[in-house]
Amino acid sequence: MPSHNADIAVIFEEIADLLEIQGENPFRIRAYRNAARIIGELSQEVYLLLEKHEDLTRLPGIGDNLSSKIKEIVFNGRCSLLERLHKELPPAITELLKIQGLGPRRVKALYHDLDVQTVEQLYRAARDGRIRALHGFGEKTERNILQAVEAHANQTQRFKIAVAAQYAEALKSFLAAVPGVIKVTVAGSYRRMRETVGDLDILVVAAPSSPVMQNFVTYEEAVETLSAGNTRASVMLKCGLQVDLRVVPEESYGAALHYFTGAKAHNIAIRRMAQKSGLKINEYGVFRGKTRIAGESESSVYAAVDLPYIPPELRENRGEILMAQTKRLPRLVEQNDLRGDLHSHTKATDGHNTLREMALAGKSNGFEYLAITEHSRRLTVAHGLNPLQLARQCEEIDQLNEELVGITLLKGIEVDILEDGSLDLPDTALAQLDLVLGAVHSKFELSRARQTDRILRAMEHPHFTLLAHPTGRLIQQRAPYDVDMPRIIREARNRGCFLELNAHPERLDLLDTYCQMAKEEGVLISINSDAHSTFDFANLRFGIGQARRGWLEKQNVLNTRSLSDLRTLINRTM
Ligand code: DGT
Ligand code: CA
Ligand code: CA
Repeated sequence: MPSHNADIAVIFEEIADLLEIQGENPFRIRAYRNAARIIGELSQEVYLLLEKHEDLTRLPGIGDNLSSKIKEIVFNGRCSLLERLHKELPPAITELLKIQGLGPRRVKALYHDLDVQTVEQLYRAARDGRIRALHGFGEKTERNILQAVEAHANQTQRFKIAVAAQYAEALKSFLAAVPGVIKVTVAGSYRRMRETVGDLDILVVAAPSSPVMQNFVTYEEAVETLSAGNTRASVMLKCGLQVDLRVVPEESYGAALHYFTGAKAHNIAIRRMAQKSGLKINEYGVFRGKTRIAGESESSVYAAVDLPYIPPELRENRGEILMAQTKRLPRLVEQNDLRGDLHSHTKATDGHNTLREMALAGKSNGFEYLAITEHSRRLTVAHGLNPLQLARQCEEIDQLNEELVGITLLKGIEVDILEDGSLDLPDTALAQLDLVLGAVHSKFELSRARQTDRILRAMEHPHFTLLAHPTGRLIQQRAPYDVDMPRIIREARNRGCFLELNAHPERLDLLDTYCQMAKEEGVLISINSDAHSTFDFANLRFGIGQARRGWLEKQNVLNTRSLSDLRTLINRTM
């Protein structure tokens, strides 16, 4: 069983941490951190690239050394450098890094100066007031550490959906190949396309003789069996993700799928409706007295309570049942509805592919158009463009459009919204573009009033088209900035501009509830990949999932429009 990208990223990140605790050369440390990010964000599994004999050194930041390390991890499931580092340092030291506020530098000081090697020792050192004396720590930090250790003990880990997908899909194919297995479905929050999942809930229909249970608990990635019976079992995967498996008979499949898809609040509401008409719903079926009247399909379960089928992404008990009763359920947007993508980068800034490569990949992804939207000059870490560089790219795009067939590149920019709400490029530079994405990349800590004002001012700009990743959150890494989103949505409507739903699995920003609000206000949403390479269009499926959770229909989504309709909509000369 080959390693997944997320496993490789975790290993490289841990190597970087351990090297830093050892006080290694910063360049070497950074090389591992970069590699962790590149591999972690790659939307195609590295082991598949290797199966196709692709040269990994073609990936940015991956040289011969890292490439051979990746191969070692993928093919041998281990990394000798990491094993060596583990021997050189106390085994529990990586656990310390999971404490909020403790980076490798602090862990290094705690280890070298106080011989803190475990979370337990850290707690005692903080409680006994020994940490405040360390250089660069102080009393406040000591207090924060104490709180963070307590929070750490109560915390349960969740997985980003794109990471969970790697494990879910591999396990699904494994189970589907077991003799006698008829159906395998991943239910739970994963099927509802939540942005993170707590565990995986897998449902299997199999012939009674099928060895699916034995195979499941001996799956190579399963390191611990938490429970095992004839029809249900739970295992812990090596990566820390728990998987619950249920085997059900064919005639109960729909009822079980409905039950294990949840959400719990939705299930409870449906069961209550059933009770009112004298029915009983459980994971085996729908019953009147002892007679089963439905349960082989989910539709049959809904039909038993006089409802049409409700798509999983809506099942949160947020009004979907009432809408179903009154025949007003939305017809949710689908990935096939997308005609293009309005946010992508190339080698000219921090992307990995050329204009032409991006265009061809967009075309084979079925796009009619693709907007190239590099960063602007202020974002120096991403090599943002200045007016001259932008003008040059526009020329290149014009030339390329002459020869491209079946896809049109649109000229755009992801321009920084500066602290005062002005845009990071002059009007003359913006005027030549088909569309202007505005984005906040700095000063996340402004007060709600000032942050809101800043964005509203940017949206007033005559060339402004679309607000990129509107709340700036990074899942599990950075909270959204404090902004009055309902007001921004209303003003977007008044000013005729649009909001992005950024499909990058770390962002998934706009949040689902704001998508719903934008829909109610009549503000169109653009579901964009924010692609930095030709692989990244694959991330659109997570954006679609989030959009569906936000009740969006095809007509609520800007990039479901044909190119000519799109041009009319984004032309804001007023
Ligand atoms: P997660 O794993 O935290 O991301 O969220 P879920 O929704 O996958 O929750 P999980 O794994 O605890 O349970 C899977 C599904 O099983 C859940 O969505 C609904 C169903 N379920 C679990 N416990 C109950 C329960 O007590 N009553 C009902 N009606 N359904 C339940
Ligand atoms: Ca779950
Ligand atoms: Ca579960």
